[in-house]
Amino acid sequence: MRTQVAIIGSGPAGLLLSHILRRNGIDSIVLERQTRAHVLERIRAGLLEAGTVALLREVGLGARMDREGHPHDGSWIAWEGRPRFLIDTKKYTGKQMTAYGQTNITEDLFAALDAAGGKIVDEAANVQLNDLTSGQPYVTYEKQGRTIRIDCDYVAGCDGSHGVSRFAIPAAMLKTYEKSYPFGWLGIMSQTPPYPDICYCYHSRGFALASQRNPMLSRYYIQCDVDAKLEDWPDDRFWQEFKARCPQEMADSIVTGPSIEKSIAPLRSFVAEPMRYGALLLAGDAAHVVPPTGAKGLNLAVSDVFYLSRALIEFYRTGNTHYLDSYSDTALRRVWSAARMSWWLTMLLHRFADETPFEEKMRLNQFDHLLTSERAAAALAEQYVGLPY
Ligand code: FAS
Ligand code: PHB
Repeated sequence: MRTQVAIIGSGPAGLLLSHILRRNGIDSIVLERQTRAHVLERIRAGLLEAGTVALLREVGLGARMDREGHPHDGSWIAWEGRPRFLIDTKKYTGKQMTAYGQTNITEDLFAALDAAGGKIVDEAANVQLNDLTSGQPYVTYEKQGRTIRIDCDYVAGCDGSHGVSRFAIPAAMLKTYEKSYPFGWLGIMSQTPPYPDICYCYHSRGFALASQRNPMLSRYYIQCDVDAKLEDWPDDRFWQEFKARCPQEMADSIVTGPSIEKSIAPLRSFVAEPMRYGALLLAGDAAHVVPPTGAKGLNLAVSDVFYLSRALIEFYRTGNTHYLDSYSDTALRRVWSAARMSWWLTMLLHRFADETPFEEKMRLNQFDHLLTSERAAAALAEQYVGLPY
């Protein structure tokens, strides 16, 4: 088989790249090791930056998002013993964040690719990347006992944080940066009317977050021990702990109900450089992972795909490789900004067991500065809504 771009992974990065390339007459094949059902069962991100919303609309994926998505003028921070603070993206940037689940985006992408005859191979096992610097790269995969080879011009590594693409870059050329946090997020989904705002809560008992998917689907998180077990968190205990971590008037308005999904996600920061090696270009979690505190993970995957699709379109239209040659540096500039923002919000809003009284005072003063300085509030808002591409 032959294609112009072999794409590894059918998460948001891989599917969006295939969709945009197809709209520009560029052929691709998506190789996914899981079933489509498995991909769609994963509950992930929920908040879209303004740039993500604009790009999805631009490539014909705005209809359902505009119908079902819920725009917000910003997200709130409720701090124990302090007035609520709004990360007011509308006031300081004129832009909004939109609550629209990653699952919906993945569904919309699958539907668009299916309708356009997109090529997605599910259950593609043992994907291997070959001859990436030879000028004749190819990938192989196994399915139903056969090994299939796909010759291509480029390989897009969109296989997430546990994928294989990144490891096709020689160790001597790959530089990685990593920080693990001493806690995770216990998240639940419930078919209940959500709290009206997106609200992060800082509390001496730990972090909590109220988010949403639609008028009858709520998403809540609490900070938990890194080795917490789901079986130790029956719904009642979750709701009691969540309410204990938010202001009383917020706790009184939370509509509880049985969880339809419950999961624990570890928090870590990870960046791999470079995001290109020969014919291989990395995009999304394959190259970087951020703690979800800044709602950046999915949005970074989208901005990588903006830069990568622009580069491939330019190459196939004009033969010019300017954007391909600058892809890694361009994408990484935005990745590091989002990584720093996500790290900073994670350090600000979570409880650290070994924190000294001095460090606690520094954290409190950081928040008080946000409450009293328009410039500090504006700087946070412009980064939270997403820096321009
Ligand atoms: P993905 O991981 O979504 O997709 C990669 C795809 O590649 C997967 O379908 C995988 O099956 C496939 N794959 C992997 N290895 C392969 C191989 N060898 N061969 C073929 N296919 C392979 N972000 C937020 O903004 N907010 C959140 O609340 C949030 N919660 C998260 C919770 C969890 C548990 C995780 C893991 C991530 C979360 N994220 C969140 C981040 C998440 O949304 C990612 O940023 C987003 O999924 C990135 O999309 P992709 O880069 O496409 O990677
Ligand atoms: C979500 O709705 O899942 C969500 C919202 C904001 C975040 C992280 C996750 O920062």
